[in-house]
Amino acid sequence: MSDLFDSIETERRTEALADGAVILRGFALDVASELLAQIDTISAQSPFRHLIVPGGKRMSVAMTNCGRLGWVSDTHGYRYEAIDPITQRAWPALPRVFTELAQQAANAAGYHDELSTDACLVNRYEPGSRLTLHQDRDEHDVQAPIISVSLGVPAIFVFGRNTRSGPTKRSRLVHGDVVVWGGVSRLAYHGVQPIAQAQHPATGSLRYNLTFRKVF
Ligand code: MD3
Ligand code: FE
Repeated sequence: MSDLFDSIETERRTEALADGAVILRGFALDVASELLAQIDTISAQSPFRHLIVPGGKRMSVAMTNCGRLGWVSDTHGYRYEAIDPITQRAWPALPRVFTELAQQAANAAGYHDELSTDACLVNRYEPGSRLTLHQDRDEHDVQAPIISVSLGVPAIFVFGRNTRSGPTKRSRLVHGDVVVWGGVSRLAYHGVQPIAQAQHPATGSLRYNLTFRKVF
């Protein structure tokens, strides 16, 4: 890869993505290695697992959680739970580096209220893993923004409007990018295209995504 391309991908800048949605390019770069170390600690306690969606299919993205609540899915539906169904224990605590980064990102995107994160969903993608177009509406509070942090190999993120049909846009998210989703974008349909085979020095062929959510 050229030095020019490298420097473009490590530049810090703000991009408006949609109404209420902002990409903070490179915002997490300074703490990326700390975030990855915390992901290892979290997944040593509550392991990554491929959840089953209500229709019976196994998700290609592996997930775990930290914080007071965690997002889970099984044949009965999607919901937030305080107890990890695999370990039968509370989810690991939210690391300070997570909450500080999420708050700073919310502030940088113009959301000045104190961010009270109930749940942090940790997604792990292998080559070929994808997320089909969906809305995040298992949260009772859809006023608070969702903060997402991308780590590792790039992803093509797809997002649309508040209906499944209608136009979609694509945006490439790379290691260190943070996206803040608030306002009308909070209920936008979105997804992730199948992850391409690639290598990142910090994660090998994997991509991780953290999302910080206020559930209640
Ligand atoms: C727009 N994660 O975990 S992050 C998810 O890259 C999820 O793992 C993707 O969609 C990922 O639910 C996308 C960006 C994102 C996250 C939450 C949103 C965009 C969003 C919620 C509402 C609108
Ligand atoms: Fe989502």
